[in-house]
Amino acid sequence: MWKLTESILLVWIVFWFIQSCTPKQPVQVDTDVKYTVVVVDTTGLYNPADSSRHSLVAGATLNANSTEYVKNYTFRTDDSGKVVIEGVIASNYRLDAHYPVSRGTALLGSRTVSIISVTDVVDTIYLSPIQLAPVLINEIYYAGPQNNIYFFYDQYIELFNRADSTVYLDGMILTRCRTSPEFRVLMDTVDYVQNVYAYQFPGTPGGNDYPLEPGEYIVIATDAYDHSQTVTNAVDLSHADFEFFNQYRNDYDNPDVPNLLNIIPNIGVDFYIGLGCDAVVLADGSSYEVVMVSTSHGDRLYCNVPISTVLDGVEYGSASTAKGLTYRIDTGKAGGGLQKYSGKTIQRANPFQDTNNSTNDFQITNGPTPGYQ
Ligand SMILES: [Ca+2]
Ligand SMILES: [Ca+2]
Ligand SMILES: [Ca+2]
Repeated sequence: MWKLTESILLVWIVFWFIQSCTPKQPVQVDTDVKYTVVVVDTTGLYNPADSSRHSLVAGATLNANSTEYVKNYTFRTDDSGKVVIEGVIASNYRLDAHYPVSRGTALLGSRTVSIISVTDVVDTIYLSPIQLAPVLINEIYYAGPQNNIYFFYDQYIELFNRADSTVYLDGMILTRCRTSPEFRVLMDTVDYVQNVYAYQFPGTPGGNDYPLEPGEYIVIATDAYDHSQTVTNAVDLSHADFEFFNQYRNDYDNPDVPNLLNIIPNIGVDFYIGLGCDAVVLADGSSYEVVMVSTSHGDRLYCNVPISTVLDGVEYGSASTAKGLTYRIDTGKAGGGLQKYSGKTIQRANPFQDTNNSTNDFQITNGPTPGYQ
């Protein structure tokens, strides 16, 4: 008898415990509540052209999750960055605002608010950037080795998978950005990066033939050749993982190293980047457009890559000169003070760290480190 009473008590305690811990189903909608949320970006990543640095974010997603009931709502901010929450269950809510800047960067903001017996309350959520890209540009070796014959042909780019799952490089694009003054005036107002060169990994975007394993580094050489045969201090890139191969010119082709191909027809140059300053972008390759642009040097073909598809981008050069890559991809610049033909390189101080600011994220390293940190 005693045992039975004890069991019933235990069952009742468990039932009570489950009841008190499980969110309840909502009872009814409270028609009186009205709560307005304004979503604001102060980082400049939503609209770099807005010098006020207080941009109302249109098109942000706002999720409202009740902290007491099994109930959530999804809203979208209007053109004035506003969401009016009404006709919802009176409750406390966690509000999460989200705006994607690119594949690699998003703006997020959240707060917990009480939407109970409120009318005409206006609240603000401020957004902060977070970095999402699993694969990063980890090193750019651009300055050339120590030499006095203007040799710089051993350039390479290194990528790193900082995630805990495999990334597939199939169809991804690496570009050299257009950083000229003519484009600088536009770069923060358009939704694409304009590129002088764009080369594409083999495979199709979304495919899984070219894996990059967690913690793995890969090297993409301008030419996968042992350059130390030409200049003693130059890098042996004969074992690079990939090479840039321009099918529109008589480019060097190491048959053992798979090629990234040029996607801008008639651009007859190999993937050489500036020895002092430049910008490089990695995009997922899902979308791009080759366009003819009238410039002060005549009509030229460029490749426009939507910022929404960009995984990472790095600008390098003197910090005192104007930015050439939009703030949305890189708010800083790596490699300040690095001299041409110094044999030095720029590499992430921490291969897992990307704050969207290459001034902070990168450091100058004395010698190239192709395929390792
Ligand atoms: Ca090449
Ligand atoms: Ca090859
Ligand atoms: Ca390295």
